[in-house]
Amino acid sequence: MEKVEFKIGGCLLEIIRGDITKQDTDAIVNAANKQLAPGGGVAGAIHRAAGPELWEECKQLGGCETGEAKITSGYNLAARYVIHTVGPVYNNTPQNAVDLENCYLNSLDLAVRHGLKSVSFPAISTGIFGYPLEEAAGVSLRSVIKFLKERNKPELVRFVLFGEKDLNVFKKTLQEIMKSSQ
Ligand code: AR6
Repeated sequence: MEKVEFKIGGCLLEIIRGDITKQDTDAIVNAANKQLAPGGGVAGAIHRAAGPELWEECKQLGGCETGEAKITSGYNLAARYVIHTVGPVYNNTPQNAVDLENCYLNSLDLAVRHGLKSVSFPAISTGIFGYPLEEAAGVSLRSVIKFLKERNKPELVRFVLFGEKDLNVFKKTLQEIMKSSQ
């Protein structure tokens, strides 16, 4: 099974395997660097798919701190907006989870303030920034669930995992969280 979904209040939380640059949600979230420069990983893929105008707009934003989020247009992407957030570089301190949670909460808050109904996230910090996948899956899912329970918006939050292992870890973690909260 390549997809799982859970209802949280009036919202849907989905986990799928796929390429975030192909998602047609209102916004996709970029696991960015502090300069909001194209870089590698998912950020490189998003900038390539969006086209050079994305970097031109990012240059005007004055960078982004860890845990914060900024919004731009999506240019050539199917998504109308890109929300750029900077995950923590993992160093096994309690601050890592605080920063990662803030990435999700601030991205979702920005989406809701712009009236967006659907947002796709990658697994922030779990690539080049080295956050262990199991730990990151727990923090990421709990952060999104907390936001959806408190705000009952946006209508759809989709985690888009690139690899099969990542998908399975997120699916298993979500099932454990939902079971323990029933
Ligand atoms: N769709 C979905 N997920 C993807 C895609 C894609 N097209 N491509 C990669 N991933 P990373 P980070 C997954 O390294 O750890 C950049 O250079 C990838 O498999 O992109 O937050 C930035 O500029 C992994 O699971 O982000 C920063 O300098 C996840 O996305 C730095 O890397 C995140 O991996 C950010 O590092």
